[in-house]
Order: sequence, then structure tokens, then C-alpha cells
Amino acid sequence: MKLIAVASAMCAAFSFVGATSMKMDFLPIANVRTDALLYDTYVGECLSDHVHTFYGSIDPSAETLRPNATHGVLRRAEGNTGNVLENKSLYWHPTIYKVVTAGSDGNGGRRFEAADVWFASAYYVWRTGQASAFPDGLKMRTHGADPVARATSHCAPEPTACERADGCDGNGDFLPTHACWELEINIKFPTCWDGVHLESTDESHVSWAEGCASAITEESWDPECFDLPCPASHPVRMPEIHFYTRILDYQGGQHVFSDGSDTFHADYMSGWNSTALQRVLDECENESDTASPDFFCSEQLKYRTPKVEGEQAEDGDILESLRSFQPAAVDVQRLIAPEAVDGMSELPRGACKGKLLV
Ligand SMILES: *[C@@H]1O[C@H](CO)[C@@H](O)[C@H](O)[C@H]1NC(C)=O
Ligand SMILES: *[C@@H]1O[C@H](CO)[C@@H](O)[C@H](O)[C@H]1NC(C)=O
Ligand SMILES: CC(=O)N[C@H]1CO[C@H](CO)[C@@H](O)[C@@H]1O
Ligand SMILES: CC(=O)N[C@H]1CO[C@H](CO)[C@@H](O)[C@@H]1O
Repeated sequence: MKLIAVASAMCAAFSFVGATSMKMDFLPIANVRTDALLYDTYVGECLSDHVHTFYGSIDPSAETLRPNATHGVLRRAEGNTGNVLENKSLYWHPTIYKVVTAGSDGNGGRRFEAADVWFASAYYVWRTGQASAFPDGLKMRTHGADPVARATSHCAPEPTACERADGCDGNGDFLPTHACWELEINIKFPTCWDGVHLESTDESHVSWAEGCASAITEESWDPECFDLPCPASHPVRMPEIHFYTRILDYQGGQHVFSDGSDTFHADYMSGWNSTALQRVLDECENESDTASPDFFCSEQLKYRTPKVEGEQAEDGDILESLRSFQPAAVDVQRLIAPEAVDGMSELPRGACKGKLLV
């Protein structure tokens, strides 16, 4: 009797009962200057303003990375750099560059070297039975300039001194000037959809949950908003995506995102079969209300290497398992855009400028 009383008291006290999360890991596919989210904005086939690093669904012709990629293209793709078979979604963000200056190459110039991504993760957080699957082909962006996106970078285990031969000056803050064994970057996506538009030129088809902005305070700068209600204008509540990417042996000094800024953003196109995802959202229940490294939905989804529920794998082991099933590399310079995206003296920029191969 006593035990039952304690259990129900805990149900009342902890709002995470019924909340669920799952973690999926990815290796990057390639860096290329495209952005399917802007297909409507550019009214057609164009290179995007800046280079992106992509993760997820991929086919040998790299059609999933083209500006005109669709839900059908993602679903049909044979390959997937992620560890969940069903998830054919695509995630992308501005590529991170180390800016190498004169000291090391002696020519007085500078060079943009693409930082190696270690691996990335998408966590979905939702309340079982109360979230709707992303509609087929939904595209959305989240931008770190908006505080509600809760973009953070974290140096693990702690910042160390930059020791770059070419100097350690820089004006980064999000991409810090100090070195880290691991730099971990994360951002959250909006959870409310208007129920109509799969994309929009101004991102007005998605919205943050009501009260999420005001839940962010000095003490609680990273509140969980997945459970907050959606506004009447955007009534469909979706799982909250927490997207993480990681750089191992981050050297500090000057680093920039491919748009020249120090502000992170991330993009998403759903490649789920929405019926199948809805089943996961309704049936998986595992008492996690945040981005937990040891919660999966391994009864509902096929992890390509087995996951032990409640067990956090070592990052090095995660990397090894991801490497064991990667699709063949795609040559995006031959298939999509011939321009250099590593080791250049200038960042390739400009929407609809530059050559897109057809
Ligand atoms: C989506 O999944 C459902 C249930 O698994 C299946 O019946 C349906 O055919 C799938 N739809 C597509 C477009 O693959
Ligand atoms: C996208 O564009 C490419 C190149 O023009 C074309 O081959 C492909 O069929 C297009 N894909 C879709 C889904 O329209
Ligand atoms: C449920 C679902 O969508 N399963 C699909 C996952 O992706 C593979 C191909 O990688 C398809 O064969 C499955 O039908
Ligand atoms: C750690 C944990 O509780 N995991 C659970 C998550 O949900 C799945 C499916 O409901 C369970 O099988 C896991 O045990």
C-alpha cells in the first residue's frame, strides 16, 4: 500500500511521467552549398547563400542534397548516414570553418578549413500520445539569433588553452577562441505547425510553443518546451527536435560558420513515413523529458546496431558503430556544385550565384 502511495505521489510531482525521448546518431554526408528549404524562396534551382553540412538520407546521385529535394526523394534514397532505419530525414547546418591565417602558410593570406564533424545526434522529445508526426516533407529552420532556439555551445570537459601555430586571436564566442577536447553545439526546433504549409519563405508555418520564450530566465536558460501548448494559429504539436553536433579536438582561435557569422542555425526536412512515426509517438513511452543519451525507442524502431535501453554508449563506440554501415561517399563537386568547399581563401557566398550542375 505504502509503495503505491509513493508511486502516485511521484506521478503528481513529476511532470515527466508520460514524456519520452529518443536519440538517433548520424555521420555527416558532405558539405555543399544547397538548401532545399529555400527552393520556394529562390523560385527554383539555385545554390544557396552559404555552404551546409548535411546528415541523413543519401542516394548515389546525391539527389537528396539538391535544392529540389522532396519527401519522395528522401524516402526513395537507398542510403542513410543515421542509425535508425526508418528515419530518412535530412538535417543540415552552416559548415564550421577554422580560419587559418598567414603564420602557417606564409603567404599573408588566410584559408578556410572545414572543421571535421565527429558525429551528430537528433533527439526527439514529446509526451506519449500527445504529439503529431511531422507531416510528410515538412521543412523548417531554427536560428540561434532567436533566444527561443536555445542554441548553446559547450566545451567538454572544460576549456583549454589554444595552441595554434598561426595564432589564437578570434572574435568568436559561440565558436570559442579557447580549445576543447570536444566542442558540442546544440539547438532546438519549433514544436508547433500551422497544419497547412510544409514550408514558407519566412518560417511562419511553424511556431514556438506558448510560454516557451517566457520560460527562459536567467536561472532556467534552457527550459523544456516540448510539453507547452501550441498557439491557435499553429495548433499541431510536434515532437521537439534537439539537434547536436560535435567537433573533436577543437583547436580554438578563429572559427566561423559558412555564412561568416558566429551564430548557429539548423534546418530539417522530414523524411519519415508520417504514419510510421505517429506509431512511435503513440506507443513508445520511456520517462525521459530531455535529450537523454540512454533512451531510445528500440521496440518501435530498427536501430542498425543494437541499443541497450538505459545504457549510454561511449562516444567512441557510437562512432565505430556509425562507421560500420555508412553509405558510399558521394562526390558533391562532381554531382552538384564544382566549387571548392574546403581550403579556399574566401567563403563561397551568394544565393543563386555560382554553378549548379544539372
Ligand atoms: C507508411 O507506413 C504505413 C504503416 O507502416 C504503411 O501502411 C504505408 O504504406 C507507408 N506509406 C508509404 C508512403 O510508404
Ligand atoms: C531535381 O533536379 C534534377 C536536376 O535538374 C533533376 O534531375 C531531378 O529530376 C529533379 N528532382 C525532382 C524531384 O524534381
Ligand atoms: C517504416 C519505414 O518507413 N521503413 C522503411 C525504412 O527505410 C527502409 C529503407 O532504408 C525501407 O525499406 C523501409 O520500408
Ligand atoms: C530506458 C527506458 O526506459 N527505455 C524504454 C523506452 O521505451 C521503450 C519502448 O516503450 C522501452 O522498451 C524501453 O525500455
